[in-house]
Amino acid sequence: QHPFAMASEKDAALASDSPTIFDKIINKEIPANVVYEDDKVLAFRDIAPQAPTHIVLIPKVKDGLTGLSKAEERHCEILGHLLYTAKVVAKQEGLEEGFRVVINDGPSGCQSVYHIHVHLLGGRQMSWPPG
Ligand code: D5M
Repeated sequence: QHPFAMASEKDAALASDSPTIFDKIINKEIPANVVYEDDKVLAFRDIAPQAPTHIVLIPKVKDGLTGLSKAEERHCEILGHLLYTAKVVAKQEGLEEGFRVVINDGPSGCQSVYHIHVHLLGGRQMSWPPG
């Protein structure tokens, strides 16, 4: 084995910015239930919803943002746009009583897809602390 071979697939994804399932959604190679789209952001219903409304918002261009922990100053605009779009979609979904946004990061944060994404959850009473 090459001395610089990655220890696991997840390490490889983290380090090399390799494509994920979300690239396939962006490229329309697999279907998604898209609820909002503009030139920079795509929002679609989560395949394993944890609330009556559960939407995932992603940047169309990853630009190294496998997760929030990889954010650089150049990402400030897209990060702000993702958060603002979460609010726009929350309104579109009729979540007047409130909602939650979540960004899972890394193994301890329960991240499973290494293309940054914001979860928008609503339609039920949330609890605190989260699991
Ligand atoms: O969240 C990754 C989320 O992405 C998780 O809630 C499932 C969702 N997911 C994974 N594949 C799909 C497809 N194909 N369509 C819709 N939603 C999907 P994380 O924070 O990384 O755990």
